[in-house]
Amino acid sequence: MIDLYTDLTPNGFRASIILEEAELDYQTYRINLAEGDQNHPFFESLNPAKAIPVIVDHDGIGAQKLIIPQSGAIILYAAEKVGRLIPTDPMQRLITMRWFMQIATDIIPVSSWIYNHNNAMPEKSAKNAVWLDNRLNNALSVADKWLAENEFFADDLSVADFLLYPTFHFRRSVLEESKLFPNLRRWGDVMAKRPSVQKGMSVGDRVKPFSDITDSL
Ligand SMILES: N[C@@H](CCC(=O)N[C@@H](CS)C(=O)NCC(=O)O)C(=O)O
Repeated sequence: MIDLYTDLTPNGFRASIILEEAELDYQTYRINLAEGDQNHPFFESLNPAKAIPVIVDHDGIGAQKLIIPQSGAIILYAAEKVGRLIPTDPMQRLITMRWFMQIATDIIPVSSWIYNHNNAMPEKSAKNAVWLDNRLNNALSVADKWLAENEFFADDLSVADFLLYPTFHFRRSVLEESKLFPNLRRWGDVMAKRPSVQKGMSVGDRVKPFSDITDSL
């Protein structure tokens, strides 16, 4: 059994979606970031960075209990645990890892900066907003060109697709309005229809309160 500690954010959904896609047995506790659950000493003992998502696999490598923060690491761990979603063919594996890194380092951070600029940073700047939007569009246009020739990021569905999907989901309405990136939107529609994606995105309906853990400490 895996315990997932998460909230309803793109990074959190990356974890719930991959656990669904890998068909791993898990239960979910909500770390309500707005209420500060991430600062509780128990959660800090799981992730000193005080950030979701975190999984605790009670039956990890060699049957050990493993604590794994970082949505990207959780995706790779779940895929390796079930032996799917990371191609074994060396060329396809390389392509998968190239896109995994491109999404992790070019697309997701800029998307987060845009969110933080609009909602969290102490000062907003119209010029910075345009700069960030251009930077994200540039990164997405590279993905869009690739998806014009390929159904998924590798020759079949892989960890790279699951890494990107929640970021795409939260940008979907803006992309649809702008009519930009038709190939990315076609890919997003295919992803959105997967039962694992739908179940992972609706994890909020099945979360247990964090107090179930903290009350028993
Ligand atoms: N690179 C990390 C980022 C994790 C992260 O920043 N999580 C945010 C929510 S999406 C968080 O927990 N922030 C803590 C806070 O808001 O106090 C990952 O992919 O898991």
